Amino acid sequence: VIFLFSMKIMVLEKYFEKINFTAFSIHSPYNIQLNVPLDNEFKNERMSFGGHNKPENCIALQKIAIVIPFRNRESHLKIWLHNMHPFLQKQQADYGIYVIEQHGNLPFNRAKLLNIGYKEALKEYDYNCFIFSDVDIIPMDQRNLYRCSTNPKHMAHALDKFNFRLLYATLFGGVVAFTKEQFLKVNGFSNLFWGWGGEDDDLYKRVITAGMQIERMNNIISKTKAIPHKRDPGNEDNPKSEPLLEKAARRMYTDGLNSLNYTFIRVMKHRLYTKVLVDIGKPE
Ligand code: UDH
Repeated sequence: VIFLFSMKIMVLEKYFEKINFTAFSIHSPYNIQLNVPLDNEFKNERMSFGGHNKPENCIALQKIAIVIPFRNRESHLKIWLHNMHPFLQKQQADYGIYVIEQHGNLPFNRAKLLNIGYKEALKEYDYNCFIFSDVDIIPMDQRNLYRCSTNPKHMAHALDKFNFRLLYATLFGGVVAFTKEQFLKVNGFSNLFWGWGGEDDDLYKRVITAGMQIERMNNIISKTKAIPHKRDPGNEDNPKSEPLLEKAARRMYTDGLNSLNYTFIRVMKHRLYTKVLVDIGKPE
């Protein structure tokens, strides 16, 4: 029985690998380039300054803001942009790239930066889908559609560094996609997680508390590359994450988009992305 079952799985996996979404003329696998020469910038004359692009011959159903939390990761950003612009354009996406940079050397607050990205992106365009992505995560399969769905979507569950398997059932980190309505329903991320860890588990609890489910595409289409790196200075383990997580459901309606405060410093329009520099204050 076990033999027959594993044969069935293998046949199904092969079937999924062969599906070719010809409507989009996209193919698997996607050829990620990690060695990007310093002077190499993706060229598309139609793309607007600030990293916004729309498909030429159709009106996309979703307007997608891709929001990246950032500090001191220039080399990863270059690789991400070089790979992701062609990837998104092949998927006929109407999208803009927002890199939200934390000013100063205080502990990093990934979740707060993502909340800020949501607000800052909406000042520029009528986005209705938000993809919150780490700067070092790149999809390996062109069929992995960077779109929102009927439930919040987890898009980094099949990482190469974890052997393409979901590490634990409630994992919801790396890359997640929310419609505007879904993100408002959970009041965004918590603003209280300073340092590494916990904010993604908190978001998972918000989604479930709000009565939604997590969606994940199959593990083959979702194969994803995580660029290896060391832990960044200023992003040490957050010792407060466990006590915060215990009260996640109770906190969610008072801690998030509706309690977000920060100081906008400046916006910089680069050819391939919009960078917003912000002062997010310090841990309480
Ligand atoms: N980020 C920055 N700068 C920082 C810290 C984090 O830009 O100083 C952003 C960046 O987008 C990054 C994301 O926050 O992709 C998540 O941070 P992370 O990459 O540190 O988190 P991850 O869980 O890595 O992916 C954990 C540290 C790995 C150490 C492994 C040692 N073998």
